[in-house]
Amino acid sequence: MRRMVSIIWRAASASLFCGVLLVGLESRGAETPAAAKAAPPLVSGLKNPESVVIAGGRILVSVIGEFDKDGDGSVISVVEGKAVPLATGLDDPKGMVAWKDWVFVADKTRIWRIDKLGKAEVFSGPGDFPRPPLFLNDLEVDAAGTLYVSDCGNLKGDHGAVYRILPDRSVSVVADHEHMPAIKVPNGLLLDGDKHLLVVDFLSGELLRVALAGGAVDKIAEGFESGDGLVRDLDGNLYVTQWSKGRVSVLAPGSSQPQLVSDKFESSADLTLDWQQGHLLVPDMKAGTLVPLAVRDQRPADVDQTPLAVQIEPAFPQLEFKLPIVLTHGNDSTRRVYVASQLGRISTFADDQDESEPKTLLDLTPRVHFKETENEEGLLGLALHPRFRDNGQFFVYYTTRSAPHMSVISRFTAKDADHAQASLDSEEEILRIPQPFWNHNGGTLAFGPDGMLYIALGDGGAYDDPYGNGQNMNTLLGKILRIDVDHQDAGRKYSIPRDNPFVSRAGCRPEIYASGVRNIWRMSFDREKGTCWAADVGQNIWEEIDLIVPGGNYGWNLREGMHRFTPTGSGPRNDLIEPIWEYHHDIGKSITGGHVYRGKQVPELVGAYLYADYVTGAVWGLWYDEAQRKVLANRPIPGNVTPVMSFGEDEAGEVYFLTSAGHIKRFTSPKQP
Ligand SMILES: [Ca+2]
Ligand SMILES: [Ca+2]
Ligand SMILES: [Ca+2]
Repeated sequence: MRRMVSIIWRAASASLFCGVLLVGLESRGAETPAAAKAAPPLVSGLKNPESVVIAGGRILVSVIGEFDKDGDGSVISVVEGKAVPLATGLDDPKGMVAWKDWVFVADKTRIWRIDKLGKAEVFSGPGDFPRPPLFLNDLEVDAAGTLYVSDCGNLKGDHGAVYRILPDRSVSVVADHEHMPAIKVPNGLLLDGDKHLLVVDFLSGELLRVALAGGAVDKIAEGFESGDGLVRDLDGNLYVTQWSKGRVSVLAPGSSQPQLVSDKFESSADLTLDWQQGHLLVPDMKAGTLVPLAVRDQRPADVDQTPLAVQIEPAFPQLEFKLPIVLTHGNDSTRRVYVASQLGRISTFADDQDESEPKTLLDLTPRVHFKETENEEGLLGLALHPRFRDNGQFFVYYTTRSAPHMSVISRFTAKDADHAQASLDSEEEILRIPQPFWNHNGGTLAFGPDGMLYIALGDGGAYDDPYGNGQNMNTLLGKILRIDVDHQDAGRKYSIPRDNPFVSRAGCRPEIYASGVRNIWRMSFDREKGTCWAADVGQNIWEEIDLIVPGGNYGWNLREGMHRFTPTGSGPRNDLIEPIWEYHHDIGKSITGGHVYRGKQVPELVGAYLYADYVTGAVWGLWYDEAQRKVLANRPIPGNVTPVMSFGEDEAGEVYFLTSAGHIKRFTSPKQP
C-alpha cells in the first residue's frame, strides 16, 4: 500500500524490505518501548571500531585494529552486514568526517584524506602542527571545509589541545591546556553554530563550549567522564557517549541535565546520526560492533500503555473480500454494512455474523485502474450520503482507467426502491485530480456532522514531496478538502461552503479545509463529539495522529511528526499544528487510522481512538483529553499481526478493521469463563 512504497524507497533493497517486514511481524504491538532499545548490530567482528560517518550513502567505520600497532588500522564500509575495506594500512584511526567527495580521518599524529575509491593521502602530518600531536582523536568539519581536531595529548590532562586546519592545510590552535586549563583530554567535537565548538573532555567529564575566535571556554554540563562522541539529532537533542561506562546520554536543547538513553554498551565510542533511518549509529569498541540506537522516545511517561484485555475476532467468518478498503453504513436504520474493495466492487450485506451472501451495490471494476505493483491506486474511498435512505446517493474516490494517474470523485445513485443496486450509468463525476505519481493518493471520503463531504488527498507522491504540494495552497494535493455536494456553483459540480477557511484568501484553492498533510491514511469523525481524526503516514521515522481543525496546517514537508523533516525542514512553529500523538518506526512503519469507538458491545473501548500499524498489524486504543490537550492512554490490543488496510464503523457505532488477507475483524470484551 501507500506505505510499502516509502519502505521500499527508504530501504536499499527489496530484501532489506522483507527483513523489515519480518521484524515487524514479531507482534511488537504489545511492547511498550519507553526507553530506547538497541537493535541487533549492523556489523560485528570489528577489531576496535572507534568512529562512524555516513558518506555518499555509505556507512563508514574507522577500525583501530590493535592499539599502538601500526599498519593494522582501516576504514571499512558496512555492506549488508559485512565489513568491506575502503582504506587499509592505517595505524589507530579514530574520528572521521565527510566533506565533499572525501572522508578525513584522525590517525594518532596525522590526518588522512581518503577519496571515494579508498585512496588515502596524508592531509596533515605531525610537522604541520604548531607542536607535535600525540593522540589525535575526534574530527569536525564546517561547511567551508575547515577541520577541527582534538589532541588528547598524553592522556594525563596537561597536554590537550584543539586545532583548526584550514583548507590550505595551515594548522592553528583553537584552545589548549596551556591557556585554557579546562582543556585537559579533549575528545568529542561538535560545531555549535558558526562561532563555537562543543568539546567533551575525556578526563574531567566536562562538556565545554569553546569560542572559535579566542578560545574562551564555558562549561555547559558535567558528569561525562570518559566522554567520547557528540552528535545532535534534528530536534537539537545532544547525545554524548561515555566510552568506559558504555553509556549514551542525551541533553535536551538548553538543558544541562543529561538523561540516560542506554548503558548497554561495553564501550560506546564516537557515534553519528543516521537521520533518514531515525537512529544513532554507535560503535561499541570492545564488543567490535556497530549498533543502531533509536533516537530518544519523546512520549510522556505518564501515558497508560498497558495492554487492553479486549479480544479480536472475525466479524463475518464466512465472508472474504479481495483487498477490502472501506467499511461503512447508510445511516438508514437497515443495519446493512457496505464494504468496498480496492479493485472496485462495493458489496452490501446484513450486519449479521452468519451472513454468507453479500449483494453487489456497484461493480466499478471496469472503470477502476489498479495494478499490484503500483498498489496505492484503485478504489480508495466510499461515503454514503447522510440521507442515503431518501436519495440513494453514494460517493466514490477511485483511480480511473480513462487517464493515467487520475483520481476521480464521483456520485452514483441507486435508483431502485430499496437502494440495493446502482448502475455504472448513474455516475456523475464531481471532481478530477491529476496525480503526479502513483503513490500518496490519500482517498478517504467522509461526511462531517455538518453534512459536508471531506476528502483527504495525499501530497501527490514520490518521496520528500518533491513539488512542495503540502505547503502550496494553490494545489489540492497535500490537503483535506471540504465541499458541498448538495449544491452547485457555476462551473462546478459541487459548491464551496461559504465558511471554508480560505474562500476569500488570494492564491488559495477555496476547497481547502486543512493543509500540510502527506498521505492521510484514513480520516473519520467522532460521532459523539464531531472531532475530525486523521492519521498521517510518515516517510522516514514518525507516524502521526492529527486532530483536524479548519485552516490547520499540519506541517508536511517541513515537519514529520513532532520533528524537523530533514536538516532543511522547520523547527516547531506557531502556524504549524503538531500531531497529538506520534510513534517511531521502531514501533511500526505505517499508520492506519480508525474511529473513536462509540459502540455498545465493548464498554472497555468507549472513547478510544482505534488505530493500527499497517506493517506490523499492531492495534491500539488511544484516549485523548481535549480539554487538557493530553493523551491519557495508548493501549495495545494484542492479537493481530496481519496488515490492517482500514477501519470502519457500522450504524450502531461498532468498529471493525479490514485486513490485507481479506477479513473483517471486530473487538469483543474478554469472554467470561
Ligand atoms: Ca592499530
Ligand atoms: Ca573519539
Ligand atoms: Ca504533520
